[in-house]
Amino acid sequence: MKLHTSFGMNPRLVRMFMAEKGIDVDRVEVDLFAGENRQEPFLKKNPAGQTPVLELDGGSYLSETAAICEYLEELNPKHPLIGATAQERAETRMWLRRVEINICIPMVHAFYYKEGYDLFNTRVHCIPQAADELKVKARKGLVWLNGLLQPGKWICGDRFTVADICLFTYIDLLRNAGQPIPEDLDRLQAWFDRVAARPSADVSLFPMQPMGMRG
Ligand SMILES: N[C@@H](CCC(=O)N[C@@H](CS)C(=O)NCC(=O)O)C(=O)O
Repeated sequence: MKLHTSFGMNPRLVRMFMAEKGIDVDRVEVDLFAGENRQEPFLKKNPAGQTPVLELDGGSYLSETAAICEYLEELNPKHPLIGATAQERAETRMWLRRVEINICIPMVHAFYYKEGYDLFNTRVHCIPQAADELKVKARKGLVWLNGLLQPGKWICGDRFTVADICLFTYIDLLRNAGQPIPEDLDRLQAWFDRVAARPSADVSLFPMQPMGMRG
């Protein structure tokens, strides 16, 4: 297996997931700034033109972070990050969807439309006038989650899961790009600090530079 990776939250998510599980695979760095991911031959690997992509030994390719993580978990069920039982898996997927839909997607779209506009406007349909409202929407998602997080626990309670990794990677990148963690969300900040302290979150493992910024 080989991971086609780059800077950015989704590649980091997969690499954190692998680090938590002790999985190591060869990596190929893709140059997002140069748009390598938006041209052939990369588009043959992932027609959506995005990283990460997992190249399988048989020569086929998997993309979409959640699908890659599911695949890796099935091959490596030890130290589950999705779940050891049907109920655990369903609960993790439920939280992953909530976190993605209510927080991560509005956060990243706000970024595309504002701080990342210069890089992304030729790649995705950007709606600059929506950026500030999307930040408000994401913030409301964070406030909601802050009210549900229990001290010392993870998003799925006692289990550290891919939902924690996902939210962490988005917040960690975008907090330095116009979406800081709101000061009054103490439980969220404590949760964030606990994820950041895990060896799998070590930034020296990942290229972290935020993408082309403005405003
Ligand atoms: N839905 C995709 C999103 C992947 C994605 O947004 N990748 C970003 C890096 S974090 C990317 O390739 N951006 C460059 C581009 O869109 O040109 C997934 O879950 O893997």
